[in-house]
Amino acid sequence: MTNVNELLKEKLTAENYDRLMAVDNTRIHEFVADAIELTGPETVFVCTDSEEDVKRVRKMAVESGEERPLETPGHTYHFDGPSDQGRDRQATKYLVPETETLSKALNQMERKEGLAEVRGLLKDSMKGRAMILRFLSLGPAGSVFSVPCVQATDSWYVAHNEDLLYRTAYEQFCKIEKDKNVFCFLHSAGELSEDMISVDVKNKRIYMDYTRDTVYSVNTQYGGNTMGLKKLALRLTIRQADAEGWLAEHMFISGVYGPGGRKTYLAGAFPSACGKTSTAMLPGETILGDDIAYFRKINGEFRAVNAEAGIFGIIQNVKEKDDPMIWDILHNPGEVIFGNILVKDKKPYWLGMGEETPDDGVNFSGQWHKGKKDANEKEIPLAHKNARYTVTLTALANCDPELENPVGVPLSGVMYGGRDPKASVPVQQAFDWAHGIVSYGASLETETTFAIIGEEGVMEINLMSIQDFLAIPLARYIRNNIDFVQGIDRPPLVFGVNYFLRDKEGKFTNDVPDKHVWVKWMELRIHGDVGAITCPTGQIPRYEDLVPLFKEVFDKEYTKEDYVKQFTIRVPENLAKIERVEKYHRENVPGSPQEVYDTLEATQKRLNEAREKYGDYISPFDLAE
Ligand code: SPV
Ligand code: MN
Repeated sequence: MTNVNELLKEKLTAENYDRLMAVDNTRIHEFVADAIELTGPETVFVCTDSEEDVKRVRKMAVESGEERPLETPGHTYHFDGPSDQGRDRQATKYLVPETETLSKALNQMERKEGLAEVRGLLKDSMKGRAMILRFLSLGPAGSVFSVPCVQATDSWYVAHNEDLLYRTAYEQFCKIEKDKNVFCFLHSAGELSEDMISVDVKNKRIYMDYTRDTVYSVNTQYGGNTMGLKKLALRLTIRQADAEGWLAEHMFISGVYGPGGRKTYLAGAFPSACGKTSTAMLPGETILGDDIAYFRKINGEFRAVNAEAGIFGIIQNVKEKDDPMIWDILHNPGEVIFGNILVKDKKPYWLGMGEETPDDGVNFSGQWHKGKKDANEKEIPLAHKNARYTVTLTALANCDPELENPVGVPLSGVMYGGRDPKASVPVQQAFDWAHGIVSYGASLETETTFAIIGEEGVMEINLMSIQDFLAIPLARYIRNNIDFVQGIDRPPLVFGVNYFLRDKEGKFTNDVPDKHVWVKWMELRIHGDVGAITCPTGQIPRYEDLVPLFKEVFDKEYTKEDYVKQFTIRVPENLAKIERVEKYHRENVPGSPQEVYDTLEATQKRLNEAREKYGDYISPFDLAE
């Protein structure tokens, strides 16, 4: 590369050059100079934290045509192309140097080859466009948790989305040390259609050069593939956390109220589209985060922050009745970006909104009418199932006041949940931390969903629901989790949840809102206010403790029949699951901790003993005696 400083001086206007130079960091200057030389933008906009700059991003997102205004002031919508509606596992790869190996469960390629390929696709990709540079922080800015990130993109939509989702941190960057490492993200939407949609999707690439903490993304617009600070950064953060002794998790955090108004913080990991955001947004409780959490030990306490400051949420099934808070935000003036919904007469519509929807309009497929088919003769729904909304957390009336606390909140409970139609009870508590990490986290088996491009409804193991983002050996990640609580006086309790258990007829055993009762039960368990029934897979609620909770939360009578249906221990299904989990670890997790095998074996033994005594299907009332 030519001299970094000379290049920056030549390509940036005096004002933008001064702004960039105020961030006195060698790595950043080198990254920006390289990005400019590679992608050849016409202009470079160095975005500060000023209101004026942020307004410019918002305005340009509309002027460029990447977003269009809706009727409600502050609301806009954006479309991604038909093959760009979710995270793309095939196109996402770790670039691994010849001398290293990564778990074979991870999609990867040789680093030099990958760099040549992705940089080839990025060559001159910003010709005639503006490059937007954003300085942002994961975790509260200026705290022990903060991870500084630089985003370079030619998409005003990506820059705008990140504005709602992350903390602007130009001010902090102006105080950065010269040799401090930062995460760098380079994105180009690539060639665009008249409608401002990436056209070259077959050349979509999201390549992680973890050796340089740099991620390249090209020929894609979908948020999960383009916003550096979302899942691209998570992959790098997990490596940093591993090196520094903390944890980066795919988890929500929320404050749950107990008797006397006490508030207890809980976090939870769920694969995409398995109930994470809805658990984070339970009415009457507070939300601190819905997707990515960082955990650190501070003075012997388990402390947590939200890496993000906004929500990129699934809009499907958001209904006035079930989700009043988010519904309000989606229907009142304020900043909202809708993605991949249906638009008619400047109004947004989505699947499962509980209201009448029009028979035509515009959606991700272009002009749409009911019955429209795609190239494979498959009917195109009115909106994509993975359609999303972006809002800041502070727009929510129940946003937790500790969102920006530099030392986070004390965490008392952690839950793991997937889509398990057959085996796991709706809620159970682990015997201890390690038991929970192994039995509910490292054993998480789930049906695939629409949030990832590919077939839906296929059972797969998704370790702690973070497997897609693990850039360190899987065994090491499990070990880090098991060991993390060493030196913590009161580790969080661990719970396993399953909102998707079905009966013999294939019907769900629970109503959607029931999760609220499970979370209230956890809160009581944390404080020792209720007992539990010991069963082979964990500790389950007693009927008499759930009755008042159903009454309190929903004013509903909770029947013994429902309880038995939901909490019957299904021995054959649990044994079969353990077999699959064990096989998975033997084949895909070389060096998986011995605790994993020991714990699975002990559960197997307890299940077999219980079967001898009670049979294949064990009523919780039998175990309560
Ligand atoms: C998820 O799919 O887990 C999300 C959305 O949170 S994204 O990762 O951005 O696709
Ligand atoms: Mn997520």
